[in-house]
Amino acid sequence: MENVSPSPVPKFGVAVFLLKDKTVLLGRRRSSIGHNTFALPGGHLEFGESFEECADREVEEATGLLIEKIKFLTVTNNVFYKEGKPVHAVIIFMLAAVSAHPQQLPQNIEPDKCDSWDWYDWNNLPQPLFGPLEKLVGAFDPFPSEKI
Ligand code: IPR
Repeated sequence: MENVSPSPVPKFGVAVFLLKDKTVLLGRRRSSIGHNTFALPGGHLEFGESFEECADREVEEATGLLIEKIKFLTVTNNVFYKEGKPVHAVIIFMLAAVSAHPQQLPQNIEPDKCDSWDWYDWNNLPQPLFGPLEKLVGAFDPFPSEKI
């Protein structure tokens, strides 16, 4: 067939909750999808990766943080409008702990993708939130009942 665009297909992304007391690590996105919204560290699932491998890689690429105890939390189904075109993304939410040794602070390794990383109070989140995260707020509590 000529001149027929392939149908767009859903993409998969992994987003990682890193928690400290009652705060969560968020950065303001500079990407075209969800530009200027506050989001968890994460990104596209690459071919053959497990969710845990993707979480580990994306968090380190974006923040420099080494993480451990990576667990699946939940998933959301999302449709975004990127420059007027719909993008369908399934986002897999994971929970992880920042490895305690060595002592680590988040760094903004990809300043073209994020303004900065900061810890924000879960009960007083900055606005606007990235759509997939917004969907969870109020409906989902990422804080485990026992320390991870
Ligand atoms: P990467 O780093 O994979 O380009 O990240 P992203 O934050 O733009 O990807 C988010 C996941 C998609 C599926 C919305």
